[in-house]
Amino acid sequence: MTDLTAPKLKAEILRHLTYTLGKDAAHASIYDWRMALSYAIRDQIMGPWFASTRKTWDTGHKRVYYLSMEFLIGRLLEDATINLGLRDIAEKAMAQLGQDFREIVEDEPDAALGNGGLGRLAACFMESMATLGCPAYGYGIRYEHGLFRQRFEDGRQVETPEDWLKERNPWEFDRPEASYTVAFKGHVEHRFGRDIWVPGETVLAEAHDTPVIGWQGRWGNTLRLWAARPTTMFDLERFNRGDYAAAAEPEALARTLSRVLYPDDTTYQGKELRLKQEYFLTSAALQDILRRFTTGGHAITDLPKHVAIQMNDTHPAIAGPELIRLLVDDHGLDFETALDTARACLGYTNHTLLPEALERWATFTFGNVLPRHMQIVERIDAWHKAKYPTRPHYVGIVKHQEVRMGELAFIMAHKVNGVSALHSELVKKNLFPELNALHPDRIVNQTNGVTPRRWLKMSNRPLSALITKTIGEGWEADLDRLRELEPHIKKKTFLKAFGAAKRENKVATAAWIAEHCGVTVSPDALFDVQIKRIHEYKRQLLNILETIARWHAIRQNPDADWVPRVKIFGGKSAPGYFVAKEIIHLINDVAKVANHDPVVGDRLKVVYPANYNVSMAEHLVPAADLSEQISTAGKEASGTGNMKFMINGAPTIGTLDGANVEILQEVGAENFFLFGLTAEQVVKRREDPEHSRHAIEASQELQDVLQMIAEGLFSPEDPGRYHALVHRVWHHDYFLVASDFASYLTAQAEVDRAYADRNRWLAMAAMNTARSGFFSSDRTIRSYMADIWSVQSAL
Ligand code: 26Y
Repeated sequence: MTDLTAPKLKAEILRHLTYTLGKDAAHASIYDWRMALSYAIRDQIMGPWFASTRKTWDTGHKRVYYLSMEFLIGRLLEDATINLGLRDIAEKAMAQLGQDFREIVEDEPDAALGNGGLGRLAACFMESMATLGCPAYGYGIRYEHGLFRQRFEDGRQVETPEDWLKERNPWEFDRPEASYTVAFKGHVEHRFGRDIWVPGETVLAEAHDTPVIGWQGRWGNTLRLWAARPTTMFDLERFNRGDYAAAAEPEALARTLSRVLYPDDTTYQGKELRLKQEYFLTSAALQDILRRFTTGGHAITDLPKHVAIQMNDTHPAIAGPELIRLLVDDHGLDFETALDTARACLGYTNHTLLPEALERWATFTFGNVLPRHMQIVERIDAWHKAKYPTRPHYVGIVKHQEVRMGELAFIMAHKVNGVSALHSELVKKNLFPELNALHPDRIVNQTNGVTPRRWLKMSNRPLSALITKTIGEGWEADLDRLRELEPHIKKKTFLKAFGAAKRENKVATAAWIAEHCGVTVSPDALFDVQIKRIHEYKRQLLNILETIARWHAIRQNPDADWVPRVKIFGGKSAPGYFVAKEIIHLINDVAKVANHDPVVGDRLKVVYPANYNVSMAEHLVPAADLSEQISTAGKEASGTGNMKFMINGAPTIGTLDGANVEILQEVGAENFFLFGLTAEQVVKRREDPEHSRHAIEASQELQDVLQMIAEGLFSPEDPGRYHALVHRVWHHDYFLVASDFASYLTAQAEVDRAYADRNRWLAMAAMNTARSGFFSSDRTIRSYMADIWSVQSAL
């Protein structure tokens, strides 16, 4: 760690303000101060970053390469100060310069290069790999536009483009010297007994490196993002003819490859540009990996001793055929040796069972964009069929004129993993049963985790301070130590302090809500939070139906002893996901009615701040009392928000789905509000074609709620607005909202009872924090290192 003091840092900030920004302090804006501080902090990263890279080279240490189409990073400034131990020093230095550290930190735009869980997991993994001294590179795409910004217009979601690079990005280093040609299309010629790919198009992939510094600055890795550049700037023939605008076309075309993140994480569409993006990332990464490896002077068949490549879902699954292509076409290996070598390097993580999110490419598109890879894929498939003759006829990579990326990734990986215990079992049983039977040791489980540096130390300072005061330092890198809090939970003084920390966060969030939503909420109300992408399987609809039932019940009996609640929603819908957008609209309509109801008053408020992102989660998670994890069992692969809430002392109301199962196991049934059908019961329940009608007829509350919506009580200006949505619950309720409604209501009533007993609640909340150690991504990464990557810490 550095020995930087506040006065020294202050001098460094002023130096950067003058010499890097070219600004006089008297005229500096928040932006200028943020840049100056960022550069001063970045300087502190260089030492450990270089030392780590050098050490990896000198010792010939094995490296991990994490290939992901998404890295949902959020902001970096405060995170860097936390890991360097400079957070308070930076605050002091800025104060001495007359600047407010918080205001400066919040000026940074989120790097939103991801949709949701999968992208955020990649960011947590990068931080944990750096913390553990696991030599690693993350490879991704430097999207010019990350996930769209969300606004509400009359309660409807409206998307606008995101523009994080319009300001300078102080964290990245351009590496024009590290660039590779990526080819597409064309045809394959067979000459001299070899297959030679003659491409039809090429682009350049140019590296931009962001250092990722671990806890206490002991190790630094690199996140390398590729930007697409044209191989030729101008069409010279047109340029010389004087047709300047047309001459610049190739440039514009090449750049579209890294222009924008696909904003859908649910319904897969076989778009050619998406396939090109996936190949662009993968090919550039693999060329870079092989360049680094051959510089080391090893035999090419030793690749697996030095290189582990992890595919974050199937999005980079073209890595299998691409690595074979490079090994055969460029390094002269025979096909089978190349296949074995590639497989020994590759691992595949599955993040979803939803059939509509599984990637499949029409062989026509695939063969057109990647003709050589189409040949290789067919050869892999034939090789696998020949080697495993008992493979059923309906199993394979190429079927019904489609390339199935899941099967390709499975066959080309030495290990395949799910992301929670339940999910990994379902991957075996439902997704790849036949391949699992042929390769019984290949599928393993790696339950997700989150980094406690960002998600506790940085974002929840009151609780972090209490933890350090109670059990001492060091828990940040050894989260199991939170168990030492347990004996203190019996003490009134500790519980009081725990409650005070939570209340401090809630007061801040209440002010934030007033500012962002124009709604006044009491910090003593129960903050009930559901923040995640909007999807039918995540069942925000179930939550808003319960909200309506609660509103109705309060109106029926306003003098009863209600526990005041604030229902907080956050999340974006894929732009083309019609039903999800209707659910958003309904939540906003209900908020409008409930928040202005004088009979209800403070007993119920509904807020839905727009544009949920990583930074918003950092505000909301520490202030939450209750964590909503209510997906239809069997659908949520893991969830990682659920873990963030647990660490921050918010008990879960949830189904037996994803990592909820393991949260329940760790914290015990008495500290978890369980409800709903199990994954097995869900499958059974659907066998009754009238399951939803039966459930509705059995619940007077649900009948009333659906009736009120259908009558237009929440959309008086457009009474028919939700007819289709209500019809869906009655007749096409695939996600079993109706069937789980009664059980959810019961669990919510139990939440009210528990919250009313202040000490019971605080003990539950504290128990959640104390038992959350398992959900550190350090545990997850240690497990990948041992079970999949065979790599040791270089520290
Ligand atoms: C191909 C395209 C349609 C697509 C793009 C993004 C498909 C899926 C995705 C992203 C999926 C995702 O974020 N999955 C989530 O991964 C988390 C980390 O493992 C899990 O916690 C979460 O349950 C899962 O939904």
